[in-house]
Amino acid sequence: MRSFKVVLLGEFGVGKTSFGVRITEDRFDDQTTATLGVAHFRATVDSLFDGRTVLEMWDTAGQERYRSLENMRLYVRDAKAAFVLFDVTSRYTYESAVRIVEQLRSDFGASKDILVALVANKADIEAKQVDAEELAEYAKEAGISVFGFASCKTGFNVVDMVRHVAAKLNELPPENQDSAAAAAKITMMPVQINPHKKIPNNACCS
Ligand SMILES: Nc1nc2c(ncn2[C@@H]2O[C@H](COP(=O)(O)OP(=O)(O)OP(=O)(O)O)[C@@H](O)[C@H]2O)c(=O)[nH]1
Ligand SMILES: [Mg+2]
Repeated sequence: MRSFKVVLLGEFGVGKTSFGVRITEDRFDDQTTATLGVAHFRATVDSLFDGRTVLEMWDTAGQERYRSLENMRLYVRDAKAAFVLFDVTSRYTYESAVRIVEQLRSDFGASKDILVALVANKADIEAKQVDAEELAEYAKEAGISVFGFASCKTGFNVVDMVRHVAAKLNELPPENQDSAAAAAKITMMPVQINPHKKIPNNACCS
């Protein structure tokens, strides 16, 4: 069993908590409350490769006033992957996500080789302000290999992207695993992702 700390990042209201809930409970809530402080999800992912993978998924407030550098440094410390989310109907949240990706490796002090996944959430809504081409172009330029449209509401692409990340983390040499997180035994909604669930065909990841 391998365990990795992963963090959720993005502007407030983009769907970070919804992402954690979709992954761990496979449901969606229309009325979420803004996250205060830091929350935690534990997601057990059936790896397609070598057994099972536990993602210790951390969720925090997107609101600017909670994002002091000190908080962010503590938050991303030892994280092996970051899901950076934005809301496809809001240009502002996309620009914020781009900034966060830059900050991750600089100001926030994440490991240079932290795996970044860029999630264009709320893809169920028609009025998009970022298109697939722009997303792919930016991802390429920023060296982000896992990116794509997703919807926590319908479930579209969410599990798929998480599985891609889990698979990539599993390729890391064993000394990279987060044994501290594995030992911590923080329990919150341990849910097995069903490996046989049908996933829509799409081109989420390269
Ligand atoms: N249509 C649609 N709405 C979504 C989706 N994901 C989240 N939402 C809604 O967007 C709102 C904000 O979602 P949250 O998950 O609370 O967002 P958050 O990023 O955790 O917000 P903070 O905790 O304030 O940073 C809620 O009303 C959700 O129901 C989605 O994929 N589609
Ligand atoms: Mg939240």
